Amino acid sequence: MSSASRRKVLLMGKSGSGKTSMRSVIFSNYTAKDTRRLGATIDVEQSAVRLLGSLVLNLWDCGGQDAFLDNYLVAQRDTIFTNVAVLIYVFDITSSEWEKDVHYFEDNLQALRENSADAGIWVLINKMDLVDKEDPKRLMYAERRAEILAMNERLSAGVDNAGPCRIFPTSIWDESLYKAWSSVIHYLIPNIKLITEHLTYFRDLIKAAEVAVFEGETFLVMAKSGSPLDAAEVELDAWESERGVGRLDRQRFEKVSEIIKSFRRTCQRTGEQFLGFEADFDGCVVVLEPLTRNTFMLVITTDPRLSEYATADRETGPADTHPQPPPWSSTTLRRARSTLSRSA
Ligand SMILES: Nc1nc2c(ncn2[C@@H]2O[C@H](COP(=O)(O)OP(=O)(O)OP(=O)(O)O)[C@@H](O)[C@H]2O)c(=O)[nH]1
Ligand SMILES: [Mg+2]
Repeated sequence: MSSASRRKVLLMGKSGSGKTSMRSVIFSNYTAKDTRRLGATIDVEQSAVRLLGSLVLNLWDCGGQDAFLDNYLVAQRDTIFTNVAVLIYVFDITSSEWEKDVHYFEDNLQALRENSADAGIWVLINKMDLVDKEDPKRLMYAERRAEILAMNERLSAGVDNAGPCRIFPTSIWDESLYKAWSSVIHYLIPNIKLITEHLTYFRDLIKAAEVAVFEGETFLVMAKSGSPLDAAEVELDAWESERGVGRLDRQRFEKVSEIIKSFRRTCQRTGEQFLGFEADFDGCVVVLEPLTRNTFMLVITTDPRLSEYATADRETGPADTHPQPPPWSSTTLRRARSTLSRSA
């Protein structure tokens, strides 16, 4: 990406639903526990977050107390709802006022479709950790999801270019938060298709199982090789199908995000610098290391030579120490890696 693109992201929903908590966990290195000390947001708190070096998110965290909500819809309607790229609307699944919450959502959706018809709508049904045990089949979530989708369909009918509406169950206590926010970022990155193509080429070159790119600050997953991040099993490419990627945990990358962020916090506490990560499992090697100033690359392979070659930025690999040469040439590899880092 050459020039910085600024995208306005509205963060709205009733007071206490968890908007500032999410923002603080994703962008300010808070733990879920730290969010307990947050106070209610007064009016709108704006912040700019630079991602991938050249994508700037202008985040508008809109305090959700009743008096503010009315103000957004009337006095500040134009200021708030114009030029929006994505509205992230947060519901609290434990709310005892669901009808009222949905009514507010409807008013906001209407204002958004009038002023920014093509904005994407990401609805996060939050605090799922508080109901999961009582409702293991997530029936309440399914009902609420259906209601919101129907409402969006009704309000978007006849709107030219209406942006997509996506719904996610979330909790700040697990990786579901990363899944939802990665999906937003994925939608906003302009050259995601190109990055995915380069990742796939790189994966094929080194015969890795999967390669993924993470944003360096937030550790949100940006893109992966092969099929799209939230692809259904039928969308997997031939390489992934052969290697049984469909059977892997669908939240694996978000789990990596959460683990690495917490590991990095530990490094900060102990005064160590976090440079990367490498692990050997039974028949599988996982390497995470910087790709560019703003990104990390994760490579997962069953080839043990990977740790010495895949991420090597050097003229010759340690081929002498191996009886078998690696399945790629280090020059080709370096070229592919540098094309990939330019696109990210
Ligand atoms: N159990 C649980 N608690 C959460 C979750 N998300 C947020 N909370 C808690 O909910 C409380 C309110 O969170 P905030 O982030 O301040 O809520 P807000 O939506 O920003 O509220 P306003 O600023 O008033 O609009 C905090 O004590 C958080 O710790 C979640 O997923 N699960
Ligand atoms: Mg807040």
